[in-house]
Amino acid sequence: MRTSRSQSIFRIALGCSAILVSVVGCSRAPEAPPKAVAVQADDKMRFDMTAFEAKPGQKISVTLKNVGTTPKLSMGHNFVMLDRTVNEQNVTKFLDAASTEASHDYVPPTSKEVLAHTKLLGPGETDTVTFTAPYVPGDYLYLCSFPGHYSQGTKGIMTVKQ
Ligand SMILES: [Cu+2]
Repeated sequence: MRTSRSQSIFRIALGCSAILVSVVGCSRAPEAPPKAVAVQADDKMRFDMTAFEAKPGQKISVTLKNVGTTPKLSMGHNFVMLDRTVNEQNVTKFLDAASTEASHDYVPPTSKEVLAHTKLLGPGETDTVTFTAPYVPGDYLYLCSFPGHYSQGTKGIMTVKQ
């Protein structure tokens, strides 16, 4: 009696440790669940979401909504995620290049700094862009590249950290 009982306890203990091993194995390569981020842009040229965090390699879905009423030609908004070579000190260079690209939604088609972007949205429109957060921790600037909007407040920082 006693022997068989201790054997079954032993088996349970074995089973638990097997689960433990597999959990530890999984946590070695943690995969953060996808993250959805909602950003609104308005006629005052502001983003309502000016900062969010991401894990390295996390799938991020950004949904931009233009909640303004002014026509797209004079008040369109997009969401452009930039890499770490662009920051608040040198962003003018990127914005200058973007300002001549009206036919490409103000996103220079050959730009290597653009990690992801939505299309340019008119009033009431929504667009979602999905991308993988960079593996290098740090601050990543995002903005609307419609001429003049960045300086008014359509900008924010995605902070990548473990
Ligand atoms: Cu804008």
